[in-house]
Amino acid sequence: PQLRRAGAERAAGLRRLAVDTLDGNWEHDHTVPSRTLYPHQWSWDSAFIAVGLAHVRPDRAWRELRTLFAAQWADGRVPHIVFNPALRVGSYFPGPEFWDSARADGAPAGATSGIVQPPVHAPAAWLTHRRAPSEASVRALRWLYPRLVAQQRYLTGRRDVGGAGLACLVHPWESGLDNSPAWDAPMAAVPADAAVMRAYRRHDTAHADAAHRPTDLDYAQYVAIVASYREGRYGDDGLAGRHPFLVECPLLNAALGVAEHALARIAAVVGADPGPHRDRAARITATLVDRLYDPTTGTFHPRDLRTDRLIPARTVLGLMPLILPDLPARQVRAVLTEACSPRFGLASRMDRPLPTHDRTAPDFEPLRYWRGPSWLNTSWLLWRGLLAHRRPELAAGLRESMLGLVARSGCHEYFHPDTGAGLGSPAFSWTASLALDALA
Ligand code: 2M8
Repeated sequence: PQLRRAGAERAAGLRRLAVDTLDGNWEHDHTVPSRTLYPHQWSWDSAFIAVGLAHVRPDRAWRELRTLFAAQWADGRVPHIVFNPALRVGSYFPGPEFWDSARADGAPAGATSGIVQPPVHAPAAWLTHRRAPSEASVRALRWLYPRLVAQQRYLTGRRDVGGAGLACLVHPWESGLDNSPAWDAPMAAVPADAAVMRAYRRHDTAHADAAHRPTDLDYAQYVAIVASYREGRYGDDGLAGRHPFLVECPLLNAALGVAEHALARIAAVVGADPGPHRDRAARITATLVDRLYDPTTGTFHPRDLRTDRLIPARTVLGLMPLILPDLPARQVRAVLTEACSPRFGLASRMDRPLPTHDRTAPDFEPLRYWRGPSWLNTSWLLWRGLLAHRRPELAAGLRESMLGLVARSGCHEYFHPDTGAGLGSPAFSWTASLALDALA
């Protein structure tokens, strides 16, 4: 009983901390990922945030998603940043003046970026509805459904640069794992002139340790890739021949498949036909296995479309297809083997948190952003995948490790993969939100 009481107390404390963090980051009609580092609205953050808000403030969860989709472009793309016009110039780099979305066809009236992030919104909307079904949630699903469908259409249509039925990233920022070692090989081909950055001032390194962030060279390349896309007014025609970064990512495409599964369920609620969603889901899973699974390494890898080769780095991205409920048994076994290997250390009792990169790789960096540290969203996605594939012991081990991080260090943006010490922003929304979901 004493242990149980201690457990209940820890859960209550965690819940309070998480709710306070989300309340503190609420901004009229959306949640900022962090007040200091990311003061606008981010696309996939909002989806993760809705999942947690559903447990405590469902009205805000729907508001969050509605605000994001109100900024959807005419072609269906959901921008990765929706800028808050009330903020002063210079509160984030690159800001609205840099993206200059007003010059692009079909951009909304308010300023946004021109690129996307993984489409985790349909599953987030489904989880939000399932958590607190009501007339309001059905109304919200009805409003969102055609917009979620348009988002999928954009990604599998204009963004199918490889022509096989998968969506491709045109910028590492689109992956959400900005400086993952997965992007080192394709980035090596991106022209970078460090001098470019002299014209700008980075804002992130004023709030976070520069050694824990992407490098200046990374930023010079990020800026160069945006400049190239912006020059074509964010049009997707002919990208294959002119764009410097084109990669099919296992996470983005697994999210695309999961979204079709979620849309099939949403369709049934709003009176649409689930059939086409199920067909598309099956096609995406089959194509993902065909194009991104490597039987010799036993894991998934991104495909660089400029070389048509799989990228050899073994990052946490390789584990993400486990979120697909229809992933074939062979790939499920392979991903679990990879996850439970010393590279990632998944176990029913974990001695260290799940890293974002292979711990045994020479370029593993325990402090630098997506090159090693533990993040709650990738852990949460894997946790959901383990539940979907009925691996309760491993799921329990991962959940305990995630909650342990937040209990010990707070709602940090990311965590040291050995010590669990908090890194990056100290009051980060998706950490709070996904901890709430894991607690429930
Ligand atoms: C990080 O990315 C932004 C650029 O989009 C940045 O570094 O300024 C990433 O962690 C990304 O996944 C996340 O959505 C964003 C806001 O939390 O921050």
